[in-house]
Amino acid sequence: MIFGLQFMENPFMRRALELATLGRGRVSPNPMVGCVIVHDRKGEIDIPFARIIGEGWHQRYGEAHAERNAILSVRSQDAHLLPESTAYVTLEPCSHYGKQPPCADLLIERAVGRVVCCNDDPNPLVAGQGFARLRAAGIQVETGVMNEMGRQLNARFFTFFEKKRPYIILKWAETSDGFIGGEGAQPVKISGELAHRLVHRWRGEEDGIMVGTNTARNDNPRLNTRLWPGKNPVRIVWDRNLTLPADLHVFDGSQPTIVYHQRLKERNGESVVEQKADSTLFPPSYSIAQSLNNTLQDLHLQGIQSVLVEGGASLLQSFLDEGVWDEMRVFRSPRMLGNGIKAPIVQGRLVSRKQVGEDELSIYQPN
Ligand code: AOF
Ligand code: ZN
Repeated sequence: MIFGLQFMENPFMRRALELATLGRGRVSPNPMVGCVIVHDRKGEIDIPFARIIGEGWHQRYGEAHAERNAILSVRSQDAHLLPESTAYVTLEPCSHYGKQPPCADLLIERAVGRVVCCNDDPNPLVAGQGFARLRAAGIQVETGVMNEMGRQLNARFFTFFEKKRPYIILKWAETSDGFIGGEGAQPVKISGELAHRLVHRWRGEEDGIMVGTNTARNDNPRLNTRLWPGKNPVRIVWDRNLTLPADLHVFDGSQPTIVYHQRLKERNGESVVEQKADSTLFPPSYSIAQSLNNTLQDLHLQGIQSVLVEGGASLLQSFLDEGVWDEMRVFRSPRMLGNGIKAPIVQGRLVSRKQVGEDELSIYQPN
């Protein structure tokens, strides 16, 4: 067998991974999953004769899973080939009734010959039971194929279940002389238009977006995706002493908003934002580190799998100090400020660098 080895590139799995990405921004909190069904003559992979007879991906939260869409795409004249076919699925087929019935049962019902996956599903509702069910029905199962690529694709989903906190992306823009903001309370423009638009695209890709008190007050951001088609993330505002004025954009009620604070009294006896937007109180005795950890725990409880942290400097620094971050995206602008608020010190391993309009974008991951 040439292509089934764990570390080798498998063209069908590569295709399944590619299909999975088509769900980006539309399936969260579910993982992105792709599936390719290959008629490969009883699992003996023989590329010249292998033929893709079905493809599918998880397109939208709450809707059909990848395996079901792939099975549905098989033409009726090919349906009899399923027992001689392999389903390449990027994630272990599910075994539970959620918004959708179990994919493992569907694969069994259609008597698919073999199932090959990248990763086991870390969701405790599945966690190995999908594979167990397939094996019990006599289906050959192989997992760990292109494992790393599968984990990268759903880094948010895996971080959420394995670390019991959201996947954290720290984002900021700094001037070429290392400042993230000016000296006064007035916001200063650092990155350019293209970077601005890209950030809106990123906002639509994450469940939550977080800012600290000073950024909410001084920049008065809307934290939505108005420059790019995409869903708005849940706004998360850290307002330790509940000092933020109620007329800020973040409190306009246009988007679900969560406020974390440490003050016992409610502002004017009323909750800060209606909707889902509650203020969650942490005891005033808590240190920043404890509050941050509690915030992350609470976000986990609320099912938020990823958070884009957009500043300011002290909130970003708290994440860095606590070592809780998964990605860092830094724009470097050609502008100079001369003085102001120093940008956090970059840590980690550079994974990519490219030009975005007039700014240079560098992406880092922890060492
Ligand atoms: C699969 N194929 O395409 C996806 C899976 O509420 P539900 O029914 O949509 O189930 C969501 C869970 O199912 C999700 O947390 C993850 O464990 C699994 N996702 N499984 O077999 C898919 N998207
Ligand atoms: Zn499923």
